[in-house]
Amino acid sequence: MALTLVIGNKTYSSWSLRAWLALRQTSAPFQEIRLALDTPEFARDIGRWSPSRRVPALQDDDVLVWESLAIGEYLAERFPAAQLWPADPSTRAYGRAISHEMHAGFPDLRNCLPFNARRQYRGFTVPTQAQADIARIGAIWREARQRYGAAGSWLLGGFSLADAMYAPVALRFHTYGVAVGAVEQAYIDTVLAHPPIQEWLAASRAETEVLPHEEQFDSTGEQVP
Ligand SMILES: N[C@@H](CCC(=O)N[C@@H](CS)C(=O)NCC(=O)O)C(=O)O
Repeated sequence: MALTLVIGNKTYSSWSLRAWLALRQTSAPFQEIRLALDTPEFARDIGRWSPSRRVPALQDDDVLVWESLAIGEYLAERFPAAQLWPADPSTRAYGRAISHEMHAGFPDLRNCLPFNARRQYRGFTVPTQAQADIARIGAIWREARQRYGAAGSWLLGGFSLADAMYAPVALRFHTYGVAVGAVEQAYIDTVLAHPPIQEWLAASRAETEVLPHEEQFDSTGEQVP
């Protein structure tokens, strides 16, 4: 098989999910190699696939791509029929801008609300530090849906790389019960109903590894001492 995607734990690796969603959207068959994070196996094998020693990484015959957004861009070129970017240049430019903003930013959200596809906390209080990131993400989703959303239920209408980038954020909001407006909630619902997302969540629930530094809260959302 020509395509191999190397990913981390489905529970913890939001960057892996981004590349995996983009690849699933192409409908191309691929081999999935899961290297569990923070294990001796990861340390032993990752260098074979990824010069940055991070997941995700995509091997397509003799082409190796790492970095989730670069993988998405590669797939958009390799599989044009998948329409991972919209045809209209200005919509595409907007989609790229918000995707890069996601890829390069929101460190407070990432630090304070670690990705955890297996959990759903009740009563979690969003730290003040993360509130500006959450507000900016809400503004992006509302603007994208207002400008481009008429053609479908994704950020730019049809599913695009922008959704591959923001779907893990929607899952984070779901995990932590972040209070959002109606437009943002509708987008979260779209993400949750996406069959590949359901598949990813089911696979996450079947995983057995527990990374303590990613499990900072008890079931009520209280910080574990
Ligand atoms: N900017 C990278 C981030 C990749 C990344 O941080 N991956 C994490 C897992 S989500 C990783 O491989 N961590 C392993 C390590 O740091 O040892 C991307 O977009 O792909």
